[in-house]
Amino acid sequence: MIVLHAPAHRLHHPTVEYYNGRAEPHAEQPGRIDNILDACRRLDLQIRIVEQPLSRRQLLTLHGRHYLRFLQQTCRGIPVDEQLMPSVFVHDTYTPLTAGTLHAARLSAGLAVAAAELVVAGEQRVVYALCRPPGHHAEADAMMGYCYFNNAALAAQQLASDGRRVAILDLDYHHGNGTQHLFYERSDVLYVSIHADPTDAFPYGSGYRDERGAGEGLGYTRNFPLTRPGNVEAYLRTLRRAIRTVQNFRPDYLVLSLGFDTYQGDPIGNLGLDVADYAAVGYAVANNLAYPTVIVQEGGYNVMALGALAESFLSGYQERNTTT
Ligand code: SP5
Ligand code: ZN
Repeated sequence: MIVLHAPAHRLHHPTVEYYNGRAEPHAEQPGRIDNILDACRRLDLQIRIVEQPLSRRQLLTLHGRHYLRFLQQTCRGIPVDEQLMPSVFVHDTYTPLTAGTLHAARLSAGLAVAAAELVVAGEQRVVYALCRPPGHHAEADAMMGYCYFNNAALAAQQLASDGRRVAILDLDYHHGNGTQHLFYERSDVLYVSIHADPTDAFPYGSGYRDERGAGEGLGYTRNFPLTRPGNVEAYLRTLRRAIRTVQNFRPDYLVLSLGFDTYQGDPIGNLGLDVADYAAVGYAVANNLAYPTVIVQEGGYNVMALGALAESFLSGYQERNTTT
């Protein structure tokens, strides 16, 4: 496994998010990636710096041109060290813009697509893209949930060329509404997600069990909302079910949307997972879904714990199953 990193992610540095009008410190901070990177170094993983902003042409394969123009025109006018809360092309009050946001978001998407290209070329079997800002809430024409461009979806789109079948397994605490919607009517990209029950968790409007795709895509979206968060046994049982769903699809490639906000100590999420549980999750994914894989970083907001969580996940992921 190699790791792709774009140090300039820190050009995106939101300060506050608004909960019903009240400002709170923004949870999605540059330090998140520093700590995950330290974990990768401790594990001696090869880290490759890629600072290639995703091209306009590639962004437009999934995102709208008016949305892109809005980001270009708006970011250009923001003074350094200020943030702007957009009023349009946005679905919440959590997703501000800073002067460097567009550039950082294009670098983040660039990492995911570069990872996909390495995997398609057969150069690497598994690539971990340290994407920041995250992506799975970003819709075709809207930023949302700290996300601007849908990194995982753009990686999947790249992998799906030439008629290849791509499965996306989304293990972030939150439902990946953007990823689901971008492939909702397609049968070549399967979207499978385990997340907190959206009845009482962000993004509220999607991620329910009865959302299964539409048209050609009917049956190619599968949601596993967890109604009893905190029960690790139930989580791992659900993970096995989600893994079987991916196996039955027989994908050529896997995109793993990986969030560490399922950690019991996360300030936003919490599905009850402790540090050691991430090794079990990594082991289960690596040994049951041994397809050429792009791992895309999504959420995870306990900045101090992120290194230990990533280290646990990656060590479990790299542990070989010696019985088969
Ligand atoms: C990529 C990702 O994980 N995005 C998550 C965005 C969710 N942000 C909203 C969380 C709402 C939690 N409510 C906290 C109330 C604080 N007083
Ligand atoms: Zn999340």
